[in-house]
Amino acid sequence: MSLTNNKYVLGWIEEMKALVKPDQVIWIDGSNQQLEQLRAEACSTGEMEKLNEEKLPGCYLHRTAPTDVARVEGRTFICTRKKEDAGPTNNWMDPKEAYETLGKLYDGAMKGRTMYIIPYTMAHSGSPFAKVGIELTDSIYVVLNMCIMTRVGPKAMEQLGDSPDFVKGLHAKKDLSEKDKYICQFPEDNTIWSINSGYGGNVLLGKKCFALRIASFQAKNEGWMAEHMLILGIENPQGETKYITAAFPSACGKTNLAMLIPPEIYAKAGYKVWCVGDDIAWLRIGPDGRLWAVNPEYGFFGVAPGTNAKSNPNALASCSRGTIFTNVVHNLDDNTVWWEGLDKNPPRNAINWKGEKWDYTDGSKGAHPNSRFTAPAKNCPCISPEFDNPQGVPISAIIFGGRRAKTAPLVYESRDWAHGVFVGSAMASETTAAASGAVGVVRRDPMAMLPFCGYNMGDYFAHWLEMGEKLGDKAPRIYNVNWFRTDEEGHFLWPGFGDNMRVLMWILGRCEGKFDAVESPIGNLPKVDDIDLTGLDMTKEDLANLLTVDKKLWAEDAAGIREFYAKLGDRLPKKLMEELEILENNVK
Ligand code: GTP
Ligand code: SPV
Ligand code: MN
Repeated sequence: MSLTNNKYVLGWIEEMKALVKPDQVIWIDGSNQQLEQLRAEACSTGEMEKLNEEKLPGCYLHRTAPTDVARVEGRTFICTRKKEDAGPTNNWMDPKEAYETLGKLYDGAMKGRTMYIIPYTMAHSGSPFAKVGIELTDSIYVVLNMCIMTRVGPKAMEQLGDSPDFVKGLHAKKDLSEKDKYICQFPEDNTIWSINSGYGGNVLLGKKCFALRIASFQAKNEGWMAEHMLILGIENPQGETKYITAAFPSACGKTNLAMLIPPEIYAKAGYKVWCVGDDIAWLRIGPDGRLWAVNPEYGFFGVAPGTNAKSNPNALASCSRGTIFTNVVHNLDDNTVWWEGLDKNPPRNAINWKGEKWDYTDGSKGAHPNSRFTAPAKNCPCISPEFDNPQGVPISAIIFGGRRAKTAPLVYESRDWAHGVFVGSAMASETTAAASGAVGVVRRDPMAMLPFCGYNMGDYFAHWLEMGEKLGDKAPRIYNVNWFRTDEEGHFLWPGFGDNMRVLMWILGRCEGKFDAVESPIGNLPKVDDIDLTGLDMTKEDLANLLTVDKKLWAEDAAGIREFYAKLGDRLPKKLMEELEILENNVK
């Protein structure tokens, strides 16, 4: 049974069928009856395990292959006709070569298997933001995750009508060969081909591949923005809500900030925090000339380790039902799950993420550092009432941030939009387990988009500057934060998590003209008295220490920025080079 008569869709599916040669084809309508059947099938083959129905209703556990646990940036390609259009920060392959190479790998890849057709929208169908995608996959795990993470079903095909404008995604798990693993984006063809992986961002094609890599390219051409950002709302005691977006690199705190619990001083006063999104924001200029954002996703694909009742109770509640856990510990005593940092009681009778009998006493980690939960957004106790608003929410401030043990202060404000774009373009962060490769190495990660920008990074910066020109005096203010500054022993100096709201309150206060700021070589800093420390075990000197700007460190950073900019050559907007020169002068 097909969910559409659209000849472009049907023609493409026939072509892909002829290539991968599945035994059968099933359209996913997203109905619970269909998904129940697929869950049962996945459990019968061992692909998933059903967890304790009383303690974790509707929850399942999945383990990927131990070599397939994170995004593979080295195997991810942007396939544009001209190499310069992918730019120096992306791996590039000629589209013809990519189709040929992958075509051979896909040939017959679904023999003996079922091909599932997943029609979905990113953003609410009917919304001015909405875009349609179809993913073909031979993995039930992918189907079930996509049904949590995106809006799947017949509505997507209604939204498409007879238009050819949809993103064509093909995924085959094949044999997980590492040398033949490819995640290829073809932005000029609205196409994604992924083969030989079964993990998260490599295979849930609506997420990073579409909503960031393909969408960033569409956004540049159509005059909007696709960003690696959370969206949250802060409601004041008078019932007015202001919205903020924040771009942090993978595993640097987006999910945590998006659902933070206000510290007592704010909770008692009647402030509330609402989560609109935790990973991706699509932004466009609204009829009122302001910047509006939607979360194009429908669920959270969150980092499990470190999530606990204290750090992020809302995330914990979100993954208490209808959730798929990937690569966490299986507690055999009560058929539940566990991960490092959940609580102080690791199970003794358990299976680790590799599927081995595990006993924490040997000192090894039970859950993979990049283990994840896939949870419906509507499970979140603080999900915003505007989550389903097809118009999105108006943005007051944009925040950039990363993991910097030293250089970056707790928070600073850019002088204007262009300086803010410079601040975003100059972001750097220590690498995390969200991508395969070394962890803890500082690398430049502009706007947290290094692995996700689907075109030339220089053109991307130019697009940011252009958006600012269009927004004019309605542009959100731009900030930079760093929750991860450490002392000599490597201890975090800032409590982080819910207490990050103290910094957000300074940011909103600045947007409302409530606070003055202190000019510094890198931008505007808060006055120590303007960040509320009530209830914290922290002195004003401690805070002052978090706000210092060490010129020597910043001169080193400026050199790193210059080196990075040099790679972009003449695609780097002049305006940003001018901003760099200002910084260099200021920190001399
Ligand atoms: P992706 O889903 O990969 O894009 O990650 P994310 O940006 O949503 O990161 P997430 O919120 O899942 O946090 C990742 C890790 O950072 C977790 O281990 C958190 O415990 C830790 N973390 C988050 N916020 C803070 C903070 O304010 N301070 C400190 N010290 N750690 C934090
Ligand atoms: C990230 O790595 O930024 C994630 C997880 O959000 S993944 O979906 O694997 O990209
Ligand atoms: Mn992410």
